[in-house]
Amino acid sequence: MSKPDTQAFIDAIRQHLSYSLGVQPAQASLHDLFMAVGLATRNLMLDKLFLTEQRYAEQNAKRLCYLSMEFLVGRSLANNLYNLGIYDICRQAVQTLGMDFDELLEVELDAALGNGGLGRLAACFLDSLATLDMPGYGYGINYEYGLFKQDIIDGKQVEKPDHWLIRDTPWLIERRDYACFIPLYGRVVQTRDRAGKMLPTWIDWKVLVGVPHDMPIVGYNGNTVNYLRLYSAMSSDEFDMNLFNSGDYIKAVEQKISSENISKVLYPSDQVRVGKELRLIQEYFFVACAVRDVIRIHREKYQDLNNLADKVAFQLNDTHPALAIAELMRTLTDEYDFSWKKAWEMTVSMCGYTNHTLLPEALEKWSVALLEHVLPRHLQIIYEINHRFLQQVANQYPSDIGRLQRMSIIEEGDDKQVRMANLAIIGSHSINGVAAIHSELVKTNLVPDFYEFFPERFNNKTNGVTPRRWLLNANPQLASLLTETIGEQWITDLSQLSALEVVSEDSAFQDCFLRIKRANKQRLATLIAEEIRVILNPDALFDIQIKRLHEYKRQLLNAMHIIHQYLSIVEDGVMLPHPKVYIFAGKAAPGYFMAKLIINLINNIADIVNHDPRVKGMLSVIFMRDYKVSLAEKIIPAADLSEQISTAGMEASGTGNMKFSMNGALTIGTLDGANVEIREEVGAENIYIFGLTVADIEKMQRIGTYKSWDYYHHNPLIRRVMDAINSDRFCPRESGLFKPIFDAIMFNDRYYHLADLDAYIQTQAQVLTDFGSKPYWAKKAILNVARMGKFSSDRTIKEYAQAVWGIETAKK
Ligand code: GL7
Repeated sequence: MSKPDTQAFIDAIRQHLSYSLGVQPAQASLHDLFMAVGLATRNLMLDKLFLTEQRYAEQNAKRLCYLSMEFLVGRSLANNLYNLGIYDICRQAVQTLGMDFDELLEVELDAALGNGGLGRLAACFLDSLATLDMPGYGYGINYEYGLFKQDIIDGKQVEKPDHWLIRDTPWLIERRDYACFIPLYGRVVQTRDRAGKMLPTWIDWKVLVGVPHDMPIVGYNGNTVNYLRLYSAMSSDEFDMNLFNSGDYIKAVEQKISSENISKVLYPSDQVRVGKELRLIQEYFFVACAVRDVIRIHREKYQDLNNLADKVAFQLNDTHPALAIAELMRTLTDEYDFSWKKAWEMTVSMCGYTNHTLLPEALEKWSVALLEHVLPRHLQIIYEINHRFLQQVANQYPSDIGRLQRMSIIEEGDDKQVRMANLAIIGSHSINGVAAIHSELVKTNLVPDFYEFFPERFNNKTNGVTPRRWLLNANPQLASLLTETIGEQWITDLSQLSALEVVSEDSAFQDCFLRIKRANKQRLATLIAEEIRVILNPDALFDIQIKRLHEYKRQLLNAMHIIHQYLSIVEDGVMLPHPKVYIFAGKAAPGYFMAKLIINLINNIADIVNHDPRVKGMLSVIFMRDYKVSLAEKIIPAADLSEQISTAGMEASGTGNMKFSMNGALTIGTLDGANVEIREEVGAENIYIFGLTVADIEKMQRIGTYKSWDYYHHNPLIRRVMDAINSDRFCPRESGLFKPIFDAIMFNDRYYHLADLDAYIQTQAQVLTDFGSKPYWAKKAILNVARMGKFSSDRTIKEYAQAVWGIETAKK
């Protein structure tokens, strides 16, 4: 189907209202209308999806399966309309039907099937794969409850369930015909095959049913539509078992377990191990479904599996899907009779592993006892993989026991553990970090033994973000200005933005650019006035930190600076050269005490500052509740300053940093993650870098010189900030509330807040001075946009496709 005209789209909406949803147009609610518009849009996508599948089949294309526990998609309607090229047609159609289009877009619930950057990266990758016409599919879990909704009550985070599927969504298509059986529990016995050979046989297992739900993913220009395949777990008694004519049927019915819990809820922990049986089963469940799905598709086309590794690549988004390695080995050897050697060769050549964090508390380990209970055959296979691998290591390094212990998949001890990173590294032909500095640290600090053993496997793939969602869609006015100025090529080739360099000092262009920024700030200010009842001055400097709450991300450092600024106004009579607005948003893991207390502190600072007449018009502090993708899309275009202030060496990459620069914010940040490469691209004069480097911190750790008390005693400004936190100044009604923050900083500051605070204060002062000169600031901001070409996820995907996956563009 080609592009519809407005009338055809109106007709399609009416058809869906009446005949798909069964409502009379006059009685349709806004949600009904959203569904009808979504279904009309989806039909266009499905036509393209069928053509895409046909094209891939004709070309015998190799396919990528991106295995991820998280896909933080957010809303889809506007994005799909833009990518199909029918945004304006749809707007007109909806208006003709008497509805407000912007209101309609706001009806859509975010698909919050992820925690933060790792999940959002997966969603950006799917957009780029489809835009590049590449056969790349997401595989994940169809969580019934996404990331919790965040309320703020008395300054404190309160979590509420996000039952996002309670309302119908137009984007998911259930495919019961592709459902699969997933065994778990049970035990392994030795049986004899017909030739008399002893074989391990997994028996007495229970069974889960995995039902796929496909979310079509349309690329920009609408040529290619791939899909994200999300599995729901059903218990076998809910499921129509007659759909299966396999010999396993009776066994499956007998051994059914209640399984609907498996896909019930996303674990809300970001970068911490949970170690719960349910989480382990989730990780296994979706990779087992993915492996079955891939094998089903492959056998339909090629009958056998001999060329599987030429036709399929798996990317493991962190170690969460690392059981895919054991599941592939089990399937190939136990079910399809491949030799261990051949199966291993295939597995390693199919799998790639991306590491997303160095934080020790995030590195996954599973207790051997738990694995043995849930997946006895997989544990055997993991032991076999380990045994063969350690033999190779021992050959190369005779009697180096320490090395064997470090490289073993099994961590010895009272409660033996399976180290998932070791499994992922041993079972993958490619291991990458997500920014240059991070990939180096993976090699030198995280797993140096593995780097020495497999140097050729290690590489870097600096993250990127899709410019369709984060610029075209989120900042339509700036996007129009760019297109008017340099043509529309930038949308699919972000390096074209460099053509803006020549107008960075052009005062007419600067004026347009600043006018758009102001309009975006005004829009955000209006939203904040409605929601928080605080009036903001759109000419103030908007300084923004939005991301998950984590001590290493140092929202607390930002808060310390605000306290400093506030006290210097009210106690020292200092005047700011320019009014300032601080905006925060972000969720804390429900069990993360310190992160929640920091949210509380920020909210209390906001309450006091915003009600203090002495700083009125000069200083405002805002904490926006319930941070999510759709909120980020509103906040980012309104930023003047982007806060990327993690302790050096701790933020693997960051991707928010890229979104802000792309939208013309300047960055204040440390030399961490992708900030390093952003500085390389935009030039040191167009970014505010401060603080300790990784080398500084390593040195301080080696000689143990960081003592918070020294900074406290030697710098009266720092002391004043810390004393304010320790006193009841920001918690007059809850005495002592923030004392744990004071204690954490003074007695065990793992994140070097006080070592960086002075430099941060100085750099913030420089920012404020620079902001006063409009042309000076505008030039820097424009150059940030102009030099963001590298940070398109299209570039990242091309690098993975070429160097890791071996997939190609499959154009018409
Ligand atoms: C993360 C990193 O913390 C973040 O820096 C990176 O940009 C992102 C995507 O690669 O991955 N690692 C991680 O576990 N989470 C991240 O956001 C949750």
